[in-house]
Amino acid sequence: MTTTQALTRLSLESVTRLDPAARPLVEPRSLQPRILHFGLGAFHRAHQAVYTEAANAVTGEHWGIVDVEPFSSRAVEGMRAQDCLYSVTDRAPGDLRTRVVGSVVEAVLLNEDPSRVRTLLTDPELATVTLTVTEKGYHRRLDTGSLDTTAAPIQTDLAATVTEEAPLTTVLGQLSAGLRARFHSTGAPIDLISCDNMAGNGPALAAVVRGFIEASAWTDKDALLSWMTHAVSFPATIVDRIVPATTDEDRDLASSALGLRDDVPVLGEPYRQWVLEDAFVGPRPLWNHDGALYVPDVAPYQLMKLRLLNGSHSAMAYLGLAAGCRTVADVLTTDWGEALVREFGGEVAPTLPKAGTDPAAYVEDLVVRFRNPAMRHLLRQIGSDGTLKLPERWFGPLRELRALGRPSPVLELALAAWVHATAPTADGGQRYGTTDPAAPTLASCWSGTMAPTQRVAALLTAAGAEDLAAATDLTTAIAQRLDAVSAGKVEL
Ligand code: CS2
Repeated sequence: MTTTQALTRLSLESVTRLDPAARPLVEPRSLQPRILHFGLGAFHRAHQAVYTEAANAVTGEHWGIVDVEPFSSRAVEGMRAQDCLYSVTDRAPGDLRTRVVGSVVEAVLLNEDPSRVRTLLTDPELATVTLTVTEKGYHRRLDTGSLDTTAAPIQTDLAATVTEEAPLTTVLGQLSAGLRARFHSTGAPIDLISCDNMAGNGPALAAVVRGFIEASAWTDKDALLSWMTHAVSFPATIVDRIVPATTDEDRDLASSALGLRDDVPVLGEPYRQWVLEDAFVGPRPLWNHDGALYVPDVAPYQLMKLRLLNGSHSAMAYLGLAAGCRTVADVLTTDWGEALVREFGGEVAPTLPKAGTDPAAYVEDLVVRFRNPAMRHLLRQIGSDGTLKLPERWFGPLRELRALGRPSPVLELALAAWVHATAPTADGGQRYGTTDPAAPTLASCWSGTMAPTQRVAALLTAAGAEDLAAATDLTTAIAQRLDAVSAGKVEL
């Protein structure tokens, strides 16, 4: 037993023993469930939950969050065992600060208690739904972005709408059923906010929720869809904070800092940003009191973050793994790391909206954030789910650069590293331990003998970019860089 396991567990009772600076900013028992959040991950707890707590502290309002977790019973049990309290550690270089956050009031496992989710969604006091379910949770078709009604979990849920006997099991199914229940009860307006890293995440969520309802067997679906046009809004948003997955070492670190055992801490960089489209139909949560921005159009912020931060993250992930690095901070200590971030940024900058953005300054800030030695952000984590991330991060700017007749050598190099990383291993995994829902399809691109350009084209097709796969100048340029990448050389 380590010393931190012997400590008293963090709870509503034990938290009162902490130094005031480490205690929640508001009394958690005073909060009302007003926000329903899907996806009980580290990111949400270090981002939306922190903004909510701080906004409550400034305004005296009582917005509490109910967290609904689709998969991990461990995450739910961990939160429940601590009365939904947990610590956040800000990892500034050489200066770690740990304090307990009090804004989550309940944790629910989606498939254990679907009726609780339904009840909350009908409650008129519950005004906002937020989601961090990752790109996978939307079941979008790679080609059109509409709901993939052939995805197995969606098919199961659509079939369940016929008899209405079996409970729905996906986030989209539960959300749609919850909206239907709200429509038939109070009909109070509600806002659904996707906080996942997708361009146009508001319209993307709207499309898949509407797509589910349209494909359902519900006989009242036309009336439901028509009510939604005025009572349900899907504001787009951009969220930012680098929050690596929590490790056992992190649990020990946070517990020692508190002097109480915290099994579900989160540790992230000090920086955070939240920009939301000001398109709410219900009461607007007061996140602006903690620095969130409500703006008419999030597109400039969204594209800058997705293409510069997430885009260079993915480039560092695949190139770094090939070169033997483990973390983002490791990459920044190589002789090519900083240059990669700057050259990547310089290459994609012409595809960013001109209005009010300064890509060069943004990239310089990124270099500092990525360099933070207090962070251990695993490249393997960032490199996972590549087929879902790359369309958002790389394919859009690549298409636009090609249309502008501009060269794209850094994106080609990064794509070569992604191709290299998709190779399957004997145990059914991928070369560097990344995972991907399309892993079997990616693996099949490596079977048999194939010319490198053909393999590149097959992999691009598997990631939904048939147009790029058909561009032989591009597939040739990517294939030409494969040998150097496989040898762990990053030649910018
Ligand atoms: C990362 C993001 O894992 C990844 O793919 O690029 O989680 C990134 O850390 C966040 O978007 C930062 O806001």
